[in-house]
Amino acid sequence: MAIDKNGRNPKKEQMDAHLVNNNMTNMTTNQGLNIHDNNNSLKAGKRGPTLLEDFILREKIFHFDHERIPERIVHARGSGAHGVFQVYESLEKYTKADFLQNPAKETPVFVRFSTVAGSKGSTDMARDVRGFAVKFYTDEGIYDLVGNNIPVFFIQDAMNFPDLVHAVKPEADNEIPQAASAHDTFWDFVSLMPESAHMMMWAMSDRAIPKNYRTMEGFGVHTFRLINKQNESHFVKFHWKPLLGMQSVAWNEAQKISGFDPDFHRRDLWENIEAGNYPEWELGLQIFTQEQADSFSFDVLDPTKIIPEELIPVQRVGKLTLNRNPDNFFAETEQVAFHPGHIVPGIEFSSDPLLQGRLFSYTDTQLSRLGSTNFHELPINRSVAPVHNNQRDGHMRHDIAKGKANYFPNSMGGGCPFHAMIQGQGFDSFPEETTETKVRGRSDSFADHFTQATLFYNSQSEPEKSHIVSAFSFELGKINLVEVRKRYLGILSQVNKDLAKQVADNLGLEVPNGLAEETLFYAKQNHADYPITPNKPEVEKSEALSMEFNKVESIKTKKVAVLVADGVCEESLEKLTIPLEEGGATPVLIGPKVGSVKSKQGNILAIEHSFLTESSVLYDALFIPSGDGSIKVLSAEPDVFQFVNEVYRHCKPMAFGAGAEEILSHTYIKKNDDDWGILVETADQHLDEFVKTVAKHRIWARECFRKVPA
Ligand code: HDE
Repeated sequence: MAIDKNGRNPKKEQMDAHLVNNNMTNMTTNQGLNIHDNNNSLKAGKRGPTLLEDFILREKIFHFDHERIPERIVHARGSGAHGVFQVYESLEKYTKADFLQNPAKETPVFVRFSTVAGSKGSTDMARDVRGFAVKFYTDEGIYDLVGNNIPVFFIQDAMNFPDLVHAVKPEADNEIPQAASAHDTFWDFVSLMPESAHMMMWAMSDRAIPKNYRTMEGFGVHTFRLINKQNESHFVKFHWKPLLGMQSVAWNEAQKISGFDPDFHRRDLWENIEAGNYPEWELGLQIFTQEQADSFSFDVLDPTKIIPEELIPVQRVGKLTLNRNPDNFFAETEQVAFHPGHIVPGIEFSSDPLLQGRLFSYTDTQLSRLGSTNFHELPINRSVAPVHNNQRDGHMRHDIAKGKANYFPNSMGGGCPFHAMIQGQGFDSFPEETTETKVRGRSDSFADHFTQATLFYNSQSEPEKSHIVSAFSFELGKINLVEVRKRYLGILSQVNKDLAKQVADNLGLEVPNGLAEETLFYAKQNHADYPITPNKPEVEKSEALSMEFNKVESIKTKKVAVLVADGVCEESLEKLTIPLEEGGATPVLIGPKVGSVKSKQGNILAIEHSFLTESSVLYDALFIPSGDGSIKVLSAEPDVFQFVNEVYRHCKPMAFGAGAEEILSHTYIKKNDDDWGILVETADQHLDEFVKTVAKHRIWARECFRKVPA
C-alpha cells in the first residue's frame, strides 16, 4: 500500500477517484440536469420579477451562500503540499512502526505549514510560530506529526491554552491587531507567565520570521515514546532539518513583504514545487532512555524545555520530500484534519500535560470546522489502510456499510469486524506504571523557567542577539501599558542582564530589580516556593540553537534582482546571470517598465517586472550590470536608489558591473565604509565572489540600524 516500485501512489489514486474534470463538458445542476443559460434568471416577463420556481438560480445561490466554513481557531493561515517520506535504515531497534522499517518503502504524506495567530487571509510574514504538520498515510493507518518550527511552547499545561490564544489573538473589544503579538493583551499575559520566557526568546528571534517554509526547522515539541517489537520503550524528540539550511529575513523586510506580497510563503512553496525544486527535510530523532531522562537537570515532560543536542545528538533517519501541489486548496489544504492522537503501533505519547490536552482538542475542533464526525472520510483525510468498524451514520456519511450487524460482539455478521487476532498486531498502549494520587497541580520539576531561556540567548551569534533585542524593543514599544513593559523587563532581567539592559534603554526605562509582584503572585499559584534555585545546566551554550552557526551555504532557489534599462551590456549581464543559473538560482530582470529593453548590442530582452511591481524585499541579492545607457536611466530613477538602500540595509549581497557603481553615489551607502558583500567590477577586480557571497545568505555584520533608510 506504500508507493510501489513503479511509482503507483495509493493515496494519489484514492484522491484521483474524486477529481472532477470540467474539460469539454456541459454545465449542469448538482442533480446532473443540463443548463443552457447561466446568465439569466427565470422571470415573469424580461423586465418582470424573478420566479421562486427558478430552481437553477436557487440552487446556485444556495450553494454560494454556504461556501465558507469556520477557519481554524489557531493556525488558520496555511499552505499545504503532497510528498513522500522514506527512512534511511530500519529503525526496528527502537520502533515497530511499519513505515520506519524498510528503506525501500516510500510513504505518501501531506504537509501543512501555517502561522498561528492570524486569520485565514492574514499575511504570511507575521512574527509568529509556524506550524509544521505532517500526515503520513502509512499501511497501518494515519500517523500525524503535528509540530511547530520552534521546539518549545509558551505554556506547560493544556489548561492555559485557551487563555494564551485569547491573549494573542486580536483584542476582544476592537479586533485589533491582525496576525501580530505586539499588543497589550499578549504581553500582559506573558508578563504574568514566566514559564513562557524560553519560548519568548525563540519567538523574538529570527526563527519567527522565516524566509520561507522550505528553510525552517520543524519539531514535534513534546517528548514521545518509541516502542519496539520486544515492547521496549525509548523516549524520543522529533526534528525536521531542512536540507537547504535555515534562512530568515530581517524584521524591517518582513514588514514590507507583508505589503508587497502577503502570500510570500505560500507563493514560494507553490512556485518551487511547480519548478521541480522539491523542498526536502531530514527526519531527526533524539532518542533517550528513562535513566537518561531521570538524570537531566530539567523534566522531559515539560514542553518549555529542549534537550540540548550536545546531550543527546540528533540522528538523521529519513527524508521528507514535497513534490506535488494540491489540485484544490479547499478540498485538500483547508479540509485536512491533523491530530496528534493519530498514531500507529510503535509510536506513543508521553505524559506531557500539554500533549495530553491536545489529544482531546484536535478531533473535537473538527466538528466546528468540518461539521461532522465523518471528517475522516474526506479524500485528504482518508486512511489508505482499510477502515472497518461499527461507527455509523452522522452528517455527511459517505461510506455505505452493508449488513444488519452494526454492533460488537455479533454473530449475525459472522463476528465481523473482529479483533486483530495476533498479539501485537493491533494497537496496544505501552503499559507505563501509574501509582500516583489524583491531584490538580504542577510538578516542581517544571519550575525552572529561565535557565534554558538564558541558554538560548547565550548560544546566539552577535547579530542574532541584536535582532532579539530589537524584537523585544519593537513589541514592547508597541504596547500601551508601561506597567506591562516594566513587568516584562523583570522577566528579561532573569534571562540575561545585558539583554534586559539594552531593551530597557530602548524603552527609556530602568531594569527592575527582579520579577514584578504580579508575576510572582501567579507563578506561586503553580509553585508555592517560587522562585526556585535553578538547576545547574548541563551545557552553557549550544551551537545547534543558532541559525547562523548552522547555515548551509547554497544559492539554490535564490532569486537575484537584476536592474536593467535600455543600453544594458549583455556581456556584463551574462557574467553573473549564467553562473547564477548554473548554481540553481534565478536572476530576474527588472526594468523601468514591463515589456522589453534594448541591449547595448541591439538585442531585445524581455522584461516581466518593473520597479512599479517589484521591491528589493522579494529578492535575495542585487546585481546591476554595466552599460552607459542603462546606468544613465537607472541613475535618474528614485525607485532604484530605494532598492539599493534596502538591499544594503537588509544585509544582502550586491554586485555592480564596471561603471554601475555610480548609482551608489545617489544612496546612503558610504562606499568605503564597508565593502563586504558589495562587489564592484574594476580593472583589477572581478565579480567572481558574487555567487559565493549570495550562498552565504546575509552579511549580518553589515547591519546598521537607522543609518540607512529603508
Ligand atoms: Fe495545536 N491546535 N494546540 N499545537 N496545532 C490546532 O486543531 C491545541 C500545540 C499545531 O495545519 C487546532 O485542526 C491545544 C502545540 C499545528 O491543520 C486545535 C494545544 C503544537 C496546528 C489545536 C495546542 C501545536 C494546530 C486548530 C495545547 C506544536 C495546525 C485547528 C494544549 C507541537 C494543524 C485544528 C493544521 C492546530 C489545539 C498546542 C501545533 C484547536 C489545545 C504545542 C501545527 O485543535
